[in-house]
Amino acid sequence: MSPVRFTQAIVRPPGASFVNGLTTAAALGAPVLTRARTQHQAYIAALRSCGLQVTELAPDEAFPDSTFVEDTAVISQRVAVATRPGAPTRADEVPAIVAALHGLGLEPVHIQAPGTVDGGDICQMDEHFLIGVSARTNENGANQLADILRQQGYRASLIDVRTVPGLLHLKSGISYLGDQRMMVAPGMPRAGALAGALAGIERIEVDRSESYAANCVRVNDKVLIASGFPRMAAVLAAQGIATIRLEMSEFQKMDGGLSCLSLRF
Ligand code: CIR
Repeated sequence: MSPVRFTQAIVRPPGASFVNGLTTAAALGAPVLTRARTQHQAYIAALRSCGLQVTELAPDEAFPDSTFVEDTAVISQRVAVATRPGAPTRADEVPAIVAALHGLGLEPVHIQAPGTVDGGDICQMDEHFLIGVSARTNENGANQLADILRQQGYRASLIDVRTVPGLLHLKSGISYLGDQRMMVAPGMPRAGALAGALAGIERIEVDRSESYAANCVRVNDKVLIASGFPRMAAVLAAQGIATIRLEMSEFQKMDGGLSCLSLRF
């Protein structure tokens, strides 16, 4: 089992303004708010069923994308980092998360301008952090974060995903399952920095028809996966991995995956 065990999560249910959030890749139409809220409640219940204490922040109408809390911080076992999200409309989501972290006894260090980092670009593989350089996370921010993590004894590698078509964040295309196994979407590079970082890691390839399902989340003894992706569910079952399937349709419409909806630590 994964050595990283979580006890806490922070979430923020979608507000009415959720429908006005950013969409860059999905083009699936407008989300239905009532359905999004129901899906979010099921997500919280899943985290609780994995043993996590969930801090539920109030919806924030000023920030349509603020339900995607993952992008605002990177929390490891040794250090918490408040990010500077790359989308200008999301930059001011951070102070409320910093306040919540303070309330839970964490004192985050901050990414500084001109660096930008979205938490969705950060994939922790045990002691090794992969940091995506994307349309949201720039090289300056990625290097700041890498330095912070290396100072804590972690390894950190930058992975440039700017040329991967339709990929918002690094973790839209990969998810670490623990135990040296990585879920990988079709279209992720098979050479270069990612291939180097995954040396010795078992690549579990996601079928081309199910690429959204590549964003899944290992939470203690379970993996949360999006429902509606039977090939991926079968692959995980064959690996002996226990899963919880969650409806994610309304978040998918806004380019969000399972990992984006929580900060786990
Ligand atoms: C955005 O474009 O920022 C949101 N609509 C989606 C953010 C998804 N976050 C994530 O993958 N970590």
